[in-house]
Amino acid sequence: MHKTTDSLFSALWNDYVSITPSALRIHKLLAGEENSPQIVNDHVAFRTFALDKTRLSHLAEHFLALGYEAKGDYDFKAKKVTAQHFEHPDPTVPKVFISELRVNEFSAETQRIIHALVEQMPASVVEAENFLYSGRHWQLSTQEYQSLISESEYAGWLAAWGFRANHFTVSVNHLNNIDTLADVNTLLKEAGFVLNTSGGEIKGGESVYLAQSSTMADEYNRAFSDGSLNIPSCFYEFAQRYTMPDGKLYQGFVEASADKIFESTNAR
Ligand code: OOG
Ligand code: NI
Repeated sequence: MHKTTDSLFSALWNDYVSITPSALRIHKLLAGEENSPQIVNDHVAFRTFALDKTRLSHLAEHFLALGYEAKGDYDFKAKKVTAQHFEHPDPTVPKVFISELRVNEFSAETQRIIHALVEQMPASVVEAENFLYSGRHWQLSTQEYQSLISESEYAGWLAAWGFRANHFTVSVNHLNNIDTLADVNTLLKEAGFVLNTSGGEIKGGESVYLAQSSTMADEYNRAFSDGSLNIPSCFYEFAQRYTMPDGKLYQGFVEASADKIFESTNAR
């Protein structure tokens, strides 16, 4: 386990940008001049398989040990995914969104492939300090990958990339020179970045106290046991939160919007 949230998030960020070069370019674009304050992260997200060795709870342990608390529960019926979000008592520390794929609801062939992957992973991996950015612990063929994405893009992404931050999220509320998510999107499009348009460029809005947008994942050449393929890696998200009638800033997630954000790792 990491001893501080700073050391954990900086290790996660370094791993994430190593396969998501667009995130580093966007980070620089939004941060602006060198004297401006750092970009604040709204949340970081992780994916896993809902199997004994890899359950969401194993990832959550690393955050609970750093003082995080479980807050919201989410269900994505069509994608067969369950999720939870976690918050830290220090509001400047990013929230965490962890989802898990309900493997037992998939076809026999998809279940067979996923079980064969997870069997190759020693159970003790989840306890390692670097577990949350340790990548893949199994051999995966291009054919197994293709078979998985034909039933679940999420399953294919997780099989190919393993354990790591799936995305970081810029808090638009904390940007200096930009006030709205729409302005962030315009800036990104002008710079040539491709946004996820599933469900509209902006998912949610003031009425649900959370507006979100994201890039489409970078294309990255990934090695498989029998060759390599250009596949989607990770994406970057942008979130603007609004004040609720009780005067507090909304801290949860919105299922209908999240359902579309997942599609940022679909093939373009
Ligand atoms: C998570 C998608 C949901 C959000 O902010 O609503 C999400 C994922 O793609 O793993 O991050
Ligand atoms: Ni997100």
